[in-house]
Amino acid sequence: MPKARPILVLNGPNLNMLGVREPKTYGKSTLRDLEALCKTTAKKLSLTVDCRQSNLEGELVTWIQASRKTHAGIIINAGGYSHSSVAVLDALLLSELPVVEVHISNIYSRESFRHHSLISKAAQGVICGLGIDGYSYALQSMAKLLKSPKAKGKPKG
Ligand code: CA2
Repeated sequence: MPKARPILVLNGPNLNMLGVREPKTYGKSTLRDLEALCKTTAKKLSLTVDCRQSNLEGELVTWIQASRKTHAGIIINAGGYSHSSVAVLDALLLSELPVVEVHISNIYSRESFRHHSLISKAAQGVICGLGIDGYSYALQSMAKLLKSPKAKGKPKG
């Protein structure tokens, strides 16, 4: 049987600083803790994850483009690029993979410029304000999306 494709878990700019500063907004967990949570959750769901973080918009776009042929779905917290990046949105749309967007903080209770995410248009769902647990919920949703016969990225037949 061919090996199942992993879920790409992408974290954008400044998320490498998790647990180092601003614990009131982003909690005390580090990026390492977040990635460990994703791995544990994925295992329970019989999925695998490929966790990556970049501060560079182009690197995120390149990874998303490549994932089309190598991954089953994308969970993304694009950080500040969520509110500004047409390039990340376009790459997600082009991937034709199921996408779940995550934000650690409640973007709607913060500054108005955070209330709109450009990349949400490419997402099946958005989870925000639940801390790093949001990634675990995103993986649970991804598992369901992948089982659905109408899942994006599934060969039609
Ligand atoms: O709530 C989220 O997950 C955000 O995507 C985080 C982004 C922010 O620009 C979005 O509006 C909402 C910023 C990530 C910055 O992460 C830090 C972590 C620790 C200390 C400082 C920044």
